Amino acid sequence: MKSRILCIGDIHLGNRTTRLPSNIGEYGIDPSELTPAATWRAAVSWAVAHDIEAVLLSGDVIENDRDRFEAYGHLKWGVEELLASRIPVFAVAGNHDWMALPRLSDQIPAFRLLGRDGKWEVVEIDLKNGTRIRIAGWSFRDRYYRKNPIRELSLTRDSDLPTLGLLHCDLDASGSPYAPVSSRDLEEVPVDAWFLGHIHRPSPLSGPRPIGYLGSLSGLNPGEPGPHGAWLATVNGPGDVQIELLPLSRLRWEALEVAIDGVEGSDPEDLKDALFSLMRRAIGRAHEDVVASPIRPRVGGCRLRLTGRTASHHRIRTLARSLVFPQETLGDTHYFIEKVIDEGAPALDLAGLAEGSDPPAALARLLDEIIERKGRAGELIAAARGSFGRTTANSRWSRLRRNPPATDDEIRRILVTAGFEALEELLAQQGEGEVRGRQ
Ligand SMILES: [Mn+2]
Repeated sequence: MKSRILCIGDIHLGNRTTRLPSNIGEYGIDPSELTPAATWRAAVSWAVAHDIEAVLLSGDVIENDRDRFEAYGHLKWGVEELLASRIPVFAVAGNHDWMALPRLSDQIPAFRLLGRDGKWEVVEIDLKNGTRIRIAGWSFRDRYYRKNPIRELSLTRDSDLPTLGLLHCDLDASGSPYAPVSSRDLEEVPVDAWFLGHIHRPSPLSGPRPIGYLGSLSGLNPGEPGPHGAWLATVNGPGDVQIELLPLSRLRWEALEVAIDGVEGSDPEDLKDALFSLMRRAIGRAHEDVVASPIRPRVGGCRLRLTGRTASHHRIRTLARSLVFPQETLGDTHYFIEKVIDEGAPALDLAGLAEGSDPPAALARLLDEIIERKGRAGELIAAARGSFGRTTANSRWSRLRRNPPATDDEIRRILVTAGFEALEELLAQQGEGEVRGRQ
């Protein structure tokens, strides 16, 4: 007989996004509907409504030690709701809640923590549908664990019992302080599925032997775009586990690209309207994706990236900073624009500008070399890479120290954007920016 198990990744109870527009309440949205706690409650209600057999949590259930007292009420409510429908809850602790989760499970006895103190635990449980499954779990016992926990697991194959593995770990990241494990290690263990926590981007999990990250239950910030939620695993028997994502997250982030090629003009109000309608069109595209989903978010937060080239780029960049971003409710989902990142470029004749001998010409030559990957391009990228660590906390580049770009292409993009911005400023100071540069 098949069993349906709801698998939930990093919830981070206590985490709250700071990225909502301050006036979102005017559209009937209550920010407390959008928290990880709200999505956890939605997942519990879904589990009860669909009368499933068990719930598994793969760690980082709680944001940090301080949040455990706030998390207590939500966890206790969920565990009791589930228990009333004879749905048991099993969890492992992650690096965020290595301290909080064991302490909370002491306060909520029905909340079963597996693998306490970093010791593997393998339990066999009878589900209410009369089937029996095995669950193997391991919990963090400290903020860091630099060894590979799979080395300490000894599990014999059981041809009758389906076995599910629950682990918070860093997959294929050797040297990581967060329980580094390789895919191969996991494949070699006789389990029918590995449900992992830690990385917030959900893996493209699929049957019949899914191994990977469940992802964060709800997108915690704009850097976690796309559908997030719980996974429904249907265990048909040993060697046959089917899994599907239920996008239960109440808040969904979207990363959208907006092409500004050809948006030109000298009337700032016309430009504003053009920009506004491009933003609204981007919201419409986000909604198309949401409509295709079986479960829709309450709120969609869009981060827009402007791309392309236009002669009015300098004006558009200034306007994009000052414009009140549109908010709009489509169907049951309310959309807002969290931020507009300008990666557009002016429609400048770089080669023509580069022929001069003034500062804009020197800059145009550098930009041309970076874009065409010639001349000093490699040298400049290396120099930029070495400078991220020296940015000061209140500089606009400080984020580069915290999250340095990994690839040459990312650095190239940053240099090109910054270079065009500086070039536009130089040309604007000369009072002929959009005239001289027009192609
Ligand atoms: Mn983690």
